[in-house]
Amino acid sequence: MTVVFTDIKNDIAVITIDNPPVNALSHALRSELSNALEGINNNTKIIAAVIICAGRTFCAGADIKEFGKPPLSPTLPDLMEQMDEFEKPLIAAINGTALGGGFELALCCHHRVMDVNAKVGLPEVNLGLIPGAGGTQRLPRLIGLAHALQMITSGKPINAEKAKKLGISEKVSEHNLLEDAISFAKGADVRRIRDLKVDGSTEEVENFQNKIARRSRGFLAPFAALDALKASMELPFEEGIVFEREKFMELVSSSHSKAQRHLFFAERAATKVDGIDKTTPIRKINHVGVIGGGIMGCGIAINFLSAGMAVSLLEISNEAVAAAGEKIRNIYQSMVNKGRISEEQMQTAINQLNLITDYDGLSNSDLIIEAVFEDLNVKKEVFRKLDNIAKEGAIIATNTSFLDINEMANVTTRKSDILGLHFFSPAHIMPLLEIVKTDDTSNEVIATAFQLAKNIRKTPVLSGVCYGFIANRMSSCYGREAGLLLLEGATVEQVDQTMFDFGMPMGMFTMLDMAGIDIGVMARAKLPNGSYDERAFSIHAELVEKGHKGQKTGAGFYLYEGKEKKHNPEIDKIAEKMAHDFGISRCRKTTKEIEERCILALINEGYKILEEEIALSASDIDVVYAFAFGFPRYKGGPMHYAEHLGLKYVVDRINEFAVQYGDRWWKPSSLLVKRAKESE
Ligand code: 3H9
Repeated sequence: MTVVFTDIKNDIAVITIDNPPVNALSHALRSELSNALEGINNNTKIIAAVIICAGRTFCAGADIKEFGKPPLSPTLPDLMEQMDEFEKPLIAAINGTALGGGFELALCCHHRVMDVNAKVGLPEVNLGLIPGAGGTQRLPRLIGLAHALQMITSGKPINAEKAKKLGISEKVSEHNLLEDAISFAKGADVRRIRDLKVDGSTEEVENFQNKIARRSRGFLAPFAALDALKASMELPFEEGIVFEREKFMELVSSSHSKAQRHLFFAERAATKVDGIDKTTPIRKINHVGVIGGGIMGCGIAINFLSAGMAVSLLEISNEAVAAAGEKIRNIYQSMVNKGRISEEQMQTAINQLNLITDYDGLSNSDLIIEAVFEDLNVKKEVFRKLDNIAKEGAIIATNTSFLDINEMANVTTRKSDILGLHFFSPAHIMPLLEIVKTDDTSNEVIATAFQLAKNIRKTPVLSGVCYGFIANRMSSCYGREAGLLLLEGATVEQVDQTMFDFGMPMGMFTMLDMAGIDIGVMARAKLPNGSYDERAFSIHAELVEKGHKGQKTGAGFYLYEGKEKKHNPEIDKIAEKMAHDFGISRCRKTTKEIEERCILALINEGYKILEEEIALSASDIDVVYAFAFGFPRYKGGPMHYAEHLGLKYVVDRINEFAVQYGDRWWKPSSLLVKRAKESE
């Protein structure tokens, strides 16, 4: 299949790249583009060339699927060199998004014309990489070090207006990109970025390193990018390119980049569900009803308001609904204060909010999500009411974190329209949306939920019904081991620090203190005896009984003075007493054991979830844990990490824990055992 086409319009060559879906720079494309450029260079009748892409976007970068395979000539750097040597003015006409190698290709052109809606960026850090086709050497030469540092380490694209301001593009096209690029080409000269000097200093790089140290903790790529940017100032262009290439090659074969690339494809694979395709009807969602004006309900409402949908938010009294309205306004105001949205955008969103106290006010909603108290009977009552008032075809969803959605659906006469939409707190920020299908949810409703997730910019993953679904079911196993470790002699600080060093955003006990220890204690109180390990959560219960519920009460697993946390000596005493009562012997715990107990518990539960077909694939589980709980992306999620450790090793360690601590929890999933055998 041909992917590069050349057309001569008077004396200008138009090279069109057509490699759907995103014009990734595959080997075929590189090779055909290289031939096309050679032909044009040799054709004396042609005075300039324009490179444009067919379809919705300019090149989205190197073909990520080719990474890890032996590079085929011409490589992207070979092609870039050829473009640099090109003797006639070369113009990139950019539509959609020019990303990574795609933007680097545009930087090898002598000039850039951008469609008014186009964006450019170097998102390689998100894949555990740095730009490897000259981006770290050309971009600082073109726009100065400070802006290049920002763009390359954040990976965030910028729009046409900003690109023009920075000097990336010379023209913004408002009407016809190709025509504008051709007319630009007629008067253009040859201007090679490699001949420019970088405006910046080594000191700037060092300062920037301190600035990103916290947010980039654990990642390799942002720091490698800094080294390459430093090289852009310290080395001649040709040597800088070699330095960049070496760093790129190191990263591409690192476990970090493999893990981050795994998550890139996993996130996209999670949206593909058997039985659902482009022909599955999707319902229109213009009006959303939200029941419950707590933190969760308000956060959920903001998602829809920000996406331009009307929201009716229901609370039980005028006071409660007014308080919810105030909460939403405050959240929007803080977004304005931080410069994330404009005053006008805030007003547009808030104008779409309707505060109500009567269920009848939800009768026009296309989707109703309840976020009331986490109690099955309370939720069933809400579902009965909704069944009476919701219009035909409305989708009714629960935001429950743990409860049985089949039971909720069973009290209605429209079981196929019911599902779980599980947001994570704070709901307007956290990226994951667990879409929970019951035994009866229709494909049409599931497809609509996936479309909805896209509209509100969430990452969706489908889950079946079980206690805690994918995310919280796994997390409770991690919580169990963390709790048991305290009884066995580890300290709160030791467990938290170990998991922080592993790469989690915070330790389990810091997280519990932030969320409120009472929430879990209340949820467990409703569980049948024996369904969880009472010992593991005994310290939690004792703390709550004393009113020490975490940060909000000034004491929990830590003591708080303002936001500063300190050791809480009370925990050591409670842990000793509980260990004695349960007959658990205490000893010093190693970092290795703490890490493995927590992580292998997650992995084993992940395999059980897969075995029970609650999750459709292992990669879905990785997406859930990375996006809901911040599992370090450079480790790819618990299931990918298990492969990295070696499945046989994982099974062996679980069996050792079974001998040491009993097999009540430490029984390896049969699927894990099977896969471990296969991997041998
Ligand atoms: C790089 O360039 C390195 C260089 O510096 C140096 C090299 C030497 N390759 O996201 P979508 C697939 S690193 C292969 O659903 P959207 C994607 O998997 C690269 N495949 O669409 C999906 O496939 P499927 C730096 C790719 O409209 C389909 O295209 N570039 C690539 O929501 C549609 O994708 C990036 O990191 C690729 N590069 O978003 C950009 N990109 O249908 C990565 C996409 O089978 N791409 N696919 O699931 C993106 O950010 C988004 O895809 C984009 C479109 C914004 C372009």
